[in-house]
Amino acid sequence: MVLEKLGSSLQQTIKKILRLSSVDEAAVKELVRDLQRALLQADVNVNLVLELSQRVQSRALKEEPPPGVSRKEHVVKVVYDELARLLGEKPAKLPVEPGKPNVIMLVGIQGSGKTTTAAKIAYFMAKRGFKAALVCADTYRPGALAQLKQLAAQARVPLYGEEGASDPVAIALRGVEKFRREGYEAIIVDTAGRHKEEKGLIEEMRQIAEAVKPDRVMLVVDGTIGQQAGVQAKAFHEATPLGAIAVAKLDGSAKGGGALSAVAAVGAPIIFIGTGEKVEDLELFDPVRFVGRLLGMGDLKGLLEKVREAEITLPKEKAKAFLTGKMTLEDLLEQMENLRKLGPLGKIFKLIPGLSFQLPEEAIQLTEEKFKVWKAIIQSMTPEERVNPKIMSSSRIKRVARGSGTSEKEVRELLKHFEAFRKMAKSLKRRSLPFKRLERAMGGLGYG
Ligand SMILES: Nc1nc2c(ncn2[C@@H]2O[C@H](COP(=O)(O)OP(=O)(O)O)[C@@H](O)[C@H]2O)c(=O)[nH]1
Ligand SMILES: [Mg+2]
Repeated sequence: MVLEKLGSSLQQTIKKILRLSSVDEAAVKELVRDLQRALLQADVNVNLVLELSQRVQSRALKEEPPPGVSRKEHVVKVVYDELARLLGEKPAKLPVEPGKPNVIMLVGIQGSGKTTTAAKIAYFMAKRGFKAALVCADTYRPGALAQLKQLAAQARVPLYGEEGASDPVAIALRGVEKFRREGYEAIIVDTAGRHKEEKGLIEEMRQIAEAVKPDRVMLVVDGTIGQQAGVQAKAFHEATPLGAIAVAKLDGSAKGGGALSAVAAVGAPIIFIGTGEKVEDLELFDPVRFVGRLLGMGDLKGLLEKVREAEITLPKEKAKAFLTGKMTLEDLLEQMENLRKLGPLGKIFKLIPGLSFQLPEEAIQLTEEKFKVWKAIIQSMTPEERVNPKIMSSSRIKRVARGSGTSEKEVRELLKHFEAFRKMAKSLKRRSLPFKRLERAMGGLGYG
């Protein structure tokens, strides 16, 4: 996993907050201290850490959570927001437009990961249907061409290189022109970068760039150097403000968080992140998704659902009615309100041990609109009809549809789903699943 260490300490921090029954000022302050510790350990710049903690603290304490969102939930969202902000917010765009030759020239100091990243980008583009090719303009390092040859074979893309040549500018130009002529859309140029400091590197970059006129110059920085990656990115960004950045070696590096945040702070767009040695270990950089993953949850939706799951409670009698099939449409309405806050029904039922049954897809994916429609229908029914929906004849259905401003089809659909719920509940009993265990399972869901 990317940034394993940072991820696990951030997850601990979030879990700690989620375990609290309520979030007060002391809890927020402790959260902020935990965040600071986690970020500083990942080599994130002290000033960035201070800025982030101040924002988290003041937002968590001062902002009023929106209706339906608890303070705890809100605090988690604030952390999520601010971490994404630290890494740049906007998702990267593909650096290649279809149907035209896009030349991407990679630069960066030796060992940063250029050659590997060049092959990864070619593979990435080829996999997305672009005609991709590689050009080797590293004439300095012995074995550079052989290395790229091997990687190009793994990526299954053509490579242009010249054995024993000495003029990188001329080779780059010949390679790029050949692939341009042949209609390639993603032409990735690998360069040498034997310079130890940025000045010399940028000078060589200028010469090759002048010759091949790349659409993008992409700096490859080594994520394991932490904050120092920001220094390289800054020099580069000042020289070519349109340039893009790839951060390599983010797998298993404790300092990757520092590298990413430092590069993001420079304002240079991070397009790719490298997460391993193989050609497929490359991702388009999307800060929001990335932070979601760091926090150990798929995305913000998942995160909020989780918090809600932990918070919802349902009275015991209702849970019992639900489990024994002794429920009315009125109960259904009420439970729908509760269940809705838990997220997709299917997910909840999966949590109950020993249980698998089929609910109609629409009942599982209860959307906001559907919920409103069903609510209107149930409210248009008489108390008798709600308790005993079996009496719903076509004339009753017609009346309810008209009264609720819905269609007869929708009324029938609701009745069908209700029946499915009841059957499901009954099947629980038939299978004589230990009721206590079920209750416990429901209790664990906050049905206590
Ligand atoms: N773990 C890991 N290793 C990488 C990654 N990118 C490159 N490397 C390794 O870093 C070393 C230097 O990479 P190379 O592409 O030759 O760097 P260059 O000198 O800039 O061309 C090689 O051993 C690569 O396998 C990455 O994302 N993850
Ligand atoms: Mg190289």
